[in-house]
Amino acid sequence: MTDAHPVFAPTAFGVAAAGPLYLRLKALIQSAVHDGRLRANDALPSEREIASMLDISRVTVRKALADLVDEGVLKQRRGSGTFVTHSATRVEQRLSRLTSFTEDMLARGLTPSVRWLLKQVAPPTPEEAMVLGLSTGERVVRLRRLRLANDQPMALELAVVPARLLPNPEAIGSSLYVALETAGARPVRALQRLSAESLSPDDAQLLSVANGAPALHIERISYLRDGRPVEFTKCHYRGDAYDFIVELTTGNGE
Ligand code: 16G
Repeated sequence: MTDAHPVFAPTAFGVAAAGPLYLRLKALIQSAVHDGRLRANDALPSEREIASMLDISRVTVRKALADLVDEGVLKQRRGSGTFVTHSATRVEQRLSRLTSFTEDMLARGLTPSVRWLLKQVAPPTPEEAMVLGLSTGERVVRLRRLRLANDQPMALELAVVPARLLPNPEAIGSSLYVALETAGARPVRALQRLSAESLSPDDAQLLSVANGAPALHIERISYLRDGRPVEFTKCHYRGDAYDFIVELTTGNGE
């Protein structure tokens, strides 16, 4: 009999007692990674030990571990076992503040970074022209970026800004809001629309999650004090990395 393990305890395994065994084992490991009981580079017990601790077959354990390796949660090193790839960085985001990604991550003690996928000045699409209230012939700055926190991909963003507000797109550094602030055009108000989606294979790969993984699709339209639109942004946030928090009040001013 193998010693009790904090993650692979038969009692924990029995809680969500529905569904195929290998999926239940996957869920057990995923939740341990999410809540920090398993951290980056932690070694898992061997296949044989897990099977014995949970009283399931080695084939079941192998299938669950293989899936998690495919999904990038675990990695296997020949001869030395199975390890956790990275700890999940999960962020709580209040929905009532108009802040930037850079500010949000710094406020949580995480280091933001950017991988640029596109930075161009181009004619707007009809949708962009309408949302941004552009005159005929006006151009937009289009920025597509992978946003990371502590080197872990968190969100994919496409931000579109009227080119007249950012005359020098080359000077845009890692923060769009810093560039807008410098240009005297930082937004003061925004409308956001959130919906659930499953990621396309390309987007899933960029975000280092499995094909079809759940994500949050967020559109933000931001405005200057005088009501002119500044930004039309479409974001795909990793579903396993964000909790969006909304504060509700009764609205009677008390
Ligand atoms: C956030 C905003 C995005 C904005 C960006 C600016 C959401 C859903 N989106 O990601 O609209 O463009 O921050 O961040 O919150 P930056 O100044 O770090 O580039």
